[in-house]
Amino acid sequence: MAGKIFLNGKWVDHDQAVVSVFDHGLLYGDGVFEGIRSYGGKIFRLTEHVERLYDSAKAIRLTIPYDPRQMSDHIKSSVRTNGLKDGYIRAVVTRGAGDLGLDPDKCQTPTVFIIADSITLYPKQFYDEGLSIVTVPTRRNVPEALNPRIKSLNYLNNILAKIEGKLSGCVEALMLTDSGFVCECTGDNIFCLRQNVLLTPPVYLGALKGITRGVVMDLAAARGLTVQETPFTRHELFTADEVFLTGTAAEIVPVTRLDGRVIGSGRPGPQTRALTAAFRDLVAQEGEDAYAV
Ligand code: PXG
Repeated sequence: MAGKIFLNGKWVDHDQAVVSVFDHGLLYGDGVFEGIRSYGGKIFRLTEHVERLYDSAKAIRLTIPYDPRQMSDHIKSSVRTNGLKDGYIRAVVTRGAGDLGLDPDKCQTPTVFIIADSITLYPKQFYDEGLSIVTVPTRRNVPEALNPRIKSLNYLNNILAKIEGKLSGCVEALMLTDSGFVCECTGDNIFCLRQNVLLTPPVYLGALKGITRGVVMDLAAARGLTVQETPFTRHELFTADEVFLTGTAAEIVPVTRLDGRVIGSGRPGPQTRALTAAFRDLVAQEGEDAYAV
């Protein structure tokens, strides 16, 4: 594909965009990232994504060699340079090249790259009919070991769950906490609705503090729903009126089956559809214009 990648301050072609085999991002998953969307050339919640990137970096004692403003400008430039309107942006900061040992202090310079590409949309069928998902055996990382609030390059926990989900024929998989509460899916947060009460697991259980999650909580409250961040079990999902997932890539996707149980009517519910419509309106209005320079 044509287009340019931002790599350590330079714009390089796709096939020239390479990092060292000694990069600790590769050797140890030692780094952080963000996945961001642009809609019509406007980057949705850019400031929040950049803030989360810096929070993740701070939590692992990684100093990003730009200030947040500069990083935001590089992200906008990536969209512009690649002539994107609707796009997906991946911003990555690794510990950089070091030696064959864990010691992060051996890594002199962080590696920073930004990929801006066209978005691969999920099949329309997911949204029209809802997903069928399963609960997988792999539990979400315990926050005391590796806090899922850090959006780190170490995604094996999620990938193992994804593999297990796919083995059951599902594109997403439900992950529980070590004590069996509903946590999140491999790349999406989860919500369940019953009689105008919308529940989502609190992030202290070990879920990512999703930016789409936050947006949907606000939209739901504005629609008069009672929104609660509270621990719950699979039972609440089995007996919900509606269940849906949120994420930058997926946006809002209905779930109509979990572990062989039909959820609600078995069709995407009215609140899920209304929230999706409100979300679409919002992303079309809001966002930092990558082309306004
Ligand atoms: N939980 C996890 C574990 C995630 O990785 C979300 C929730 C949703 O968060 P946002 O801020 O996006 O609303 C994510 C992020 C992909 C892909 O290709 C998905 C994510 C990240 C990277 C890639 O599907 N989801």
